[in-house]
Amino acid sequence: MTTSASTRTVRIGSRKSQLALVQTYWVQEELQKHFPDITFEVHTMSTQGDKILDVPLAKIGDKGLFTKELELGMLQNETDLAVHSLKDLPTNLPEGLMLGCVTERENPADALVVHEKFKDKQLETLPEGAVIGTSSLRRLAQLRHHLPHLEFKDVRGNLNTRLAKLDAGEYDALILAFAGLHRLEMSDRIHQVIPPEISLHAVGQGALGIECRAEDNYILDLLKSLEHTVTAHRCYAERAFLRELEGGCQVPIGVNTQIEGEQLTLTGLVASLDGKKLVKDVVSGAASDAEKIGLELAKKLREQGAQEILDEILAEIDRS
Ligand code: DPM
Repeated sequence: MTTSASTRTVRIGSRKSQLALVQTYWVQEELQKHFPDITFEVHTMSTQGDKILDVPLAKIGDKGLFTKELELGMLQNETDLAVHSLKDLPTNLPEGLMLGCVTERENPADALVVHEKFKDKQLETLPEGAVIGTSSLRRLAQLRHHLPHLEFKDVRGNLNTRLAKLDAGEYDALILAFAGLHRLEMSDRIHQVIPPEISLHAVGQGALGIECRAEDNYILDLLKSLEHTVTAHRCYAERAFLRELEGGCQVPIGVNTQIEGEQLTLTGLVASLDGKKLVKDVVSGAASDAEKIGLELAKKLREQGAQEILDEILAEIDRS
């Protein structure tokens, strides 16, 4: 019997959550279709973010909350690649690892899910004091800015847990990513796609990021088959913007990107937790200059006070 490179087994690291597994199995299946002679195995692991469920996300700290254990697996050569929701992947990766590919993005918008009793309402027409469940500081700050009459309450747990709490009446509505609901075949729970005028989405939202060892050319070549260039340009611009503002994944920073032909337009905002301060601006340029566009937008927002807003928030989180 002969063994060749093409009969190798490739080990894919994944979190165990239902959403993570749906995403990872999709990646496994796509790779298998492109490379029928290779065996692709899924190795599941728990991350810190999966274990700590009773503390608001923003308090646990953000650096690699959902990714660190998967990264160790690759650095210790127990796995070869890891599938992440790109928005959970920090913008600075550990030495020795890289973002190997970005897959085609789902609708990146936030979505409103309402309790039955509000099925005739929209986000804009929910009554004074309606309780919105979210643990995203980004969603909180933007909604407080536009809809100051609503109340907000932290919610953790996986999608099913959250939806059960909503149905039980603990909340009047939830804000969740359109992409997560869609991938779990729960699109029927989406009551309203929230327009970008009210909520700019998180950096990388709706796309998967596949991480691998830097310069592992064998794996990088395989991943090329899943790369979606337009999504990658958009997400590289968004990630450069976030990296430059040194915002972790748990800060009120929102973005939107549009691509028309070769032209990429990035909109970004930074808001204070009470929603009172909000700076927002836009930069356009060639899609191939995605990183540069992100850096330029960060610089523009800094000139408008973004850094002071972020510094105040970090101090506030430390104090609480
Ligand atoms: C990050 C945030 C949230 C997740 C913060 C944010 C939402 C937390 C919450 C960085 N990661 O968006 O401002 O609302 O309590 C997460 C979800 C998905 C990936 C779920 C969601 C699915 C969508 C995707 C959690 N990570 O946002 O509703 O793949 O982009």
